[in-house]
Amino acid sequence: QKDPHYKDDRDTMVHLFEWKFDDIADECERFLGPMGYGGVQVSPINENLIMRNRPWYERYQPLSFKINTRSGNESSFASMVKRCNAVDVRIYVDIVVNHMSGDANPAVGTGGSTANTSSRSYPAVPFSFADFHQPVCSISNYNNATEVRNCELSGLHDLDQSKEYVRSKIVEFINRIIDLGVAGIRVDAAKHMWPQDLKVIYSRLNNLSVAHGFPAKSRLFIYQEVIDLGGEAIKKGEYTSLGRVIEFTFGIVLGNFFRGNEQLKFLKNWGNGWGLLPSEDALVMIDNHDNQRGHGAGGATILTYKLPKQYKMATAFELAHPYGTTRVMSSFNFTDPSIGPPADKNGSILSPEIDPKTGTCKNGWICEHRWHQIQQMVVFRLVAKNDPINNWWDNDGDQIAFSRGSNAFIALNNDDEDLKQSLVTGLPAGKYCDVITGQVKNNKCTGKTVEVGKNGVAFVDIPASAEDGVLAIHIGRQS
Ligand code: AAO
Repeated sequence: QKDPHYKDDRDTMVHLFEWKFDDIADECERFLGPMGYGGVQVSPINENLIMRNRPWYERYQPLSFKINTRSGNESSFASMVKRCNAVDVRIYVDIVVNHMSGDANPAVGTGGSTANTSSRSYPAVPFSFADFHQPVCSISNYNNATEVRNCELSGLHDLDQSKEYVRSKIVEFINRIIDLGVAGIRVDAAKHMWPQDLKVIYSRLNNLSVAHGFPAKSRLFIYQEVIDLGGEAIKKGEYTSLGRVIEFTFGIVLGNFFRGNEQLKFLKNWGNGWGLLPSEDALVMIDNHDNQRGHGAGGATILTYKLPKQYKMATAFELAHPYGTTRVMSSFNFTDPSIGPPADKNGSILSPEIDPKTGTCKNGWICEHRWHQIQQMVVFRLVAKNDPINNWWDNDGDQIAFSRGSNAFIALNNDDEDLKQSLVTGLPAGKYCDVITGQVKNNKCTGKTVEVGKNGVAFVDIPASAEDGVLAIHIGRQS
């Protein structure tokens, strides 16, 4: 349950936050497949409460388990999973089963279902009063594990997963999407559910679909949202026997580093031993859909697309470093943290428009996953394979470099001074194209060329004023 089931040696998933299913399928075929991405996390797929002004977070207020949201219906979902699997890109679904909606009157869903929220009546499932935790209470004290798991998170009506009937409805829903060909799930608010209940639910899930190309007896990839920055009753380690856990400390600490608050030299032993989970238990990111806009945990150190140089550097480090299973965020532009995705006046989500010249997105979609530097680091990660970090170098300050075995080499400069240094790259001799400043076109490098000598040494030059502060070379990109 900790294996993302990436095809061949692919790696890294992208969260296409709020994208429509048809657009995701197109993106798998025209970009993610060819570029080597391993998978996509899609926003919650089951019917949600329609809220005034359509904030993005209405999708975290389920009204039923029908696949029907602003992203599409069950048939467009099924078609997307098929089309993405066909180009070796896996689909992961964000599952919201800790709770149903909060109070709303009237409560009408994206699939036309209605509910009487105050009496906890959700006829489209159906769920009724007895399926929810009682007595009704709200979470205020994170030092009390029972309160965190049995009371309501922000007024969201809290399902009781110890009830057989509730379990059966959740299992039915997840099995339905397994049979449609998904490879995994993000378990929203896993911290707010008891590990023993999740264990029972997970144990009742089908194997992955052989008909959709998964090897026999493959188990669903499970990664759970358990925010644990220390100092609360619930520990991330309580969930690691069940699947992976999203390691929130990762992006918080790296954000602090790349904002210039800590010297990069201290990243030498990054990974286990930093209060982080063991690598094989962790799913990591620089930011997510919550903490990029001040929801959830992370606060001021989180880096987002709004600080592009630092964001690209932190993402480059994430993808160059062997720790964890990596996820890249793909956002829409916002100033108001509640605002939903780009939509027309009827509330229908707009498809991202792609600039044919630059390959970047327009009309409100940021598409970090298409930024040249990030997309190239995804390739770097799959070339690096499982090779260890070798040839670590630092200037005793904010300039660092390392190789991944003899496949790939990266240098980062977060200093006020230029980085100009002969460094051991670990790579075979040759001329390499720096994939950050350019690419190989017609056998020519459009960016910086780096010459590695017979001894594996190359002269590395990253001015303090450079647009990106990163240089990355790897085998397969000689010029
Ligand atoms: C909306 C409205 C609410 C309204 C509600 C019901 O905003 O005002 O009451 O509807 O009508 C999303 C939005 C919510 C939204 C909800 C439903 O973020 O604003 O509520 O949809 O529409 C906790 C949970 C975590 C959760 C996170 C947001 O543990 O599971 O809050 N994330 C997921 C999703 C998220 C979604 C939901 C869950 C609900 O990713 O998008 O909500 O499905 C501490 C705890 C954390 C806790 C945070 C925030 O963090 O540790 O567990 O996260 O507080 O409450 C330091 C500490 C750190 C602490 C942090 C913040 O950093 O070290 O531990 O401070 O205090």
